[in-house]
Amino acid sequence: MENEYYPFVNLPLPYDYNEMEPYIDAKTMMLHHDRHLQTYINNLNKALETYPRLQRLSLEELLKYSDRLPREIRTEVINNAGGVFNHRLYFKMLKNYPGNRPDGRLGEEIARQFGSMERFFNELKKAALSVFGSGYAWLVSERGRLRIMTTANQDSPVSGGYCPIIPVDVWEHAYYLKHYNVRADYIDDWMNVINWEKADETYTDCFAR
Ligand code: MN3
Repeated sequence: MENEYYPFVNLPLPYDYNEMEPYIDAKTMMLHHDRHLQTYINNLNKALETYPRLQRLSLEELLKYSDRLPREIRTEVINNAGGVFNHRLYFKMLKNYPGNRPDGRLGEEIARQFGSMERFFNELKKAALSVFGSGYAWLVSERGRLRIMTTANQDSPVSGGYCPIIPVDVWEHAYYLKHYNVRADYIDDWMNVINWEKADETYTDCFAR
């Protein structure tokens, strides 16, 4: 896959910064992608600079086998490879379009496994609100079974063997300019800009791994 190996580059967003308005403001999108994600990319490249053996591992492999990384750079790689992977997925899973609702196989599975879309949203929101400090709530697949989980800091479900589908970034940098300290309002807004088509594709890909 493109850009999955060292040296990592920050590809431009596939949409305009203002595309998620009024749910996520343009300035937040710009700073989040161009500054925050860029910093994780720079730091990951720097951490791997003198480790040619690790440069041959993909972003996902770095996370998946993080327990085998050299001790002296393990934390640095977990934080920054996680920061790159989690943010790429976060931005990929955003889309502003009318009638935003899941369909396809993933939509069916959500309805089946959570009871209804509303119950799914409530559970995801509850999880996102339960993250103390910085982190994420996730919809992941565990061998086809859907699960909602949370991670702290930039830890990624990939490291635990899960297949991540949708992340909600609840670091304050994801919402502070517009929603201030009110994480719940940000989550409600974010739920209007989930890219369900990409989520469905990602869920399908989870079965091939
Ligand atoms: Mn973030």
